[in-house]
Amino acid sequence: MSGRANFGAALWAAAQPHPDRTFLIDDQRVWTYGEFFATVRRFAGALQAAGANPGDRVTVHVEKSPEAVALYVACLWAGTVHVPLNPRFTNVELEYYVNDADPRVVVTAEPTGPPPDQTRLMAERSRHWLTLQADGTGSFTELAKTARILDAPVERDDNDLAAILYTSGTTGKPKGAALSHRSLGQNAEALHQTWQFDEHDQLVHVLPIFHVHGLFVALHTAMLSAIPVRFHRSFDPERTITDFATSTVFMGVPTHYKRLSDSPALTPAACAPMRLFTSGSAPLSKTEFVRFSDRSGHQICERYGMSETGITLSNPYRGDRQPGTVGFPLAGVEAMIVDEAHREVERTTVGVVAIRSDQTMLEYWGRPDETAASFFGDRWFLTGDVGWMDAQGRVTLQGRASDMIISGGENVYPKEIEMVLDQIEGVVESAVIAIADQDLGEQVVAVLVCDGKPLTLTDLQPVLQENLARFKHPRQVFCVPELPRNAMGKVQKNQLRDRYQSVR
Ligand code: MLC
Repeated sequence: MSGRANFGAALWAAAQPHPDRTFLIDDQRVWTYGEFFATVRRFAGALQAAGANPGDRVTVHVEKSPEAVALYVACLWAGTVHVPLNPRFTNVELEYYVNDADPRVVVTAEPTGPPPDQTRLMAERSRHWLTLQADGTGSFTELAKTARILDAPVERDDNDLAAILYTSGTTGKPKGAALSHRSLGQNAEALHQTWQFDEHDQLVHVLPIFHVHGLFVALHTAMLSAIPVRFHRSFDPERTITDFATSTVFMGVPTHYKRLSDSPALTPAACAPMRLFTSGSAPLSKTEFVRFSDRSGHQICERYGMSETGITLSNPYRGDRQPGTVGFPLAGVEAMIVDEAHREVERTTVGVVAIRSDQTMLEYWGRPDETAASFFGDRWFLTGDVGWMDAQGRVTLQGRASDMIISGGENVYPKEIEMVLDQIEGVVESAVIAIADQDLGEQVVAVLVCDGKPLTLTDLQPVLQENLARFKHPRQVFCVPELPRNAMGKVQKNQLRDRYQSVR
């Protein structure tokens, strides 16, 4: 264990020799690595001035911007724990996360909706509530102008926390995957090496920066080679394809690839300098793999990961990329397929994917029971994803042990939505399921039992809007006299999925 294990120091070590090299190319301005790290030092000083000590959580609920990236690296630098949240979360959701992570500092955009009970949330714990707008202004940036600059990264140990990324679960209550500096560093190095990044690369970045994918996978691999990043605040297929003409790497979720393939602008010529397209966060269908390959001349490299483990498996950089498979374990990762008793199964037998690696989270934040239930043996982590491994060790996924929905690369947990639907007057009970969706992969659908007249999506809107980010809202609602149940009383979601799959 080293006291110098701050991952921010590793990012700085890669950038330090190249202060004039371009880093973020945004609509509004271009940042060099030197300018970026000068901002990181100022922002780290502002975190300290706001009372955030090493180990304190900093909850960040802001739009994608270069300043938000600098705030993330500043959290590493100051030794604080970065807790990024989807800016689309409602105030009700934000309040839950603030209570759970118990941060010292909360950085939000200027509230637009009804304010959360900030006074109570802040007074309880003498928290600092600061703002950072999409244009980089706000009380956080103002504080950074006067705060003492933090010149060097705070010393951290391998197992000190760097970030907490929230994911949800079967209980419907989101839980935080607590990731150490070593988790982040090891995964970044493994991907950098597997995908053969070097200083000639240029990345097109369209992903949100509150998930493992956009924040860690994309930005860390780029920063370790100090390469330019074409930084898109939202996803526009045409603009993305235009940037392919001067770039080499793109990372996306299957919905991105579907929309890129839909564009007539996607041609092999438009992608001439590109060397790598990776996909993850949701299953990439063989159809989309083939369609993108036909349109662009490139085979997508599908890889597999989750917030708890980082990216653990990848199709090979050189060699056969098989559609429908997620490839082989990365350096430093062991994978096996296990049965219900956690015993390794024979090759080609289907079971649950288990992972062992120093990349894996330390724990679910503040949830010892759920942490214990996720690990077995000597630090093997149960992913909950179901699949099989071939004789060469290549993994193919088949489904999920839970009824989690993946819509456009965002995980949606039926229980969380059912808990909100069940509060609505007139709803006796609800079952939330996924049906196939051409664009999003899966679409959220609610099946309700109502005690009066059947409710429509419009009737549900006010409660949904107050409680849940828009991407979690059901796109369709069906009312039924009763939910199908088995002899044990468990709702038979398979039957519902079969019934509504073809109804549009
Ligand atoms: C947006 N909308 C969605 C949605 N995203 N609805 C369902 N599912 C989604 N994922 C809705 C908005 O609420 C809005 O609704 C409308 O679509 C248009 O909004 P938008 O902001 O313009 O959306 P768009 O740009 O089209 O976004 C689609 C998307 C985005 C696919 C680009 O969802 C996205 O960036 N997904 C990536 C998520 C991601 O990074 N996942 C990584 C998880 S990490 P309305 O009705 O108001 O118009 C992980 C580990 C790993 O899983 O291995 O990577």
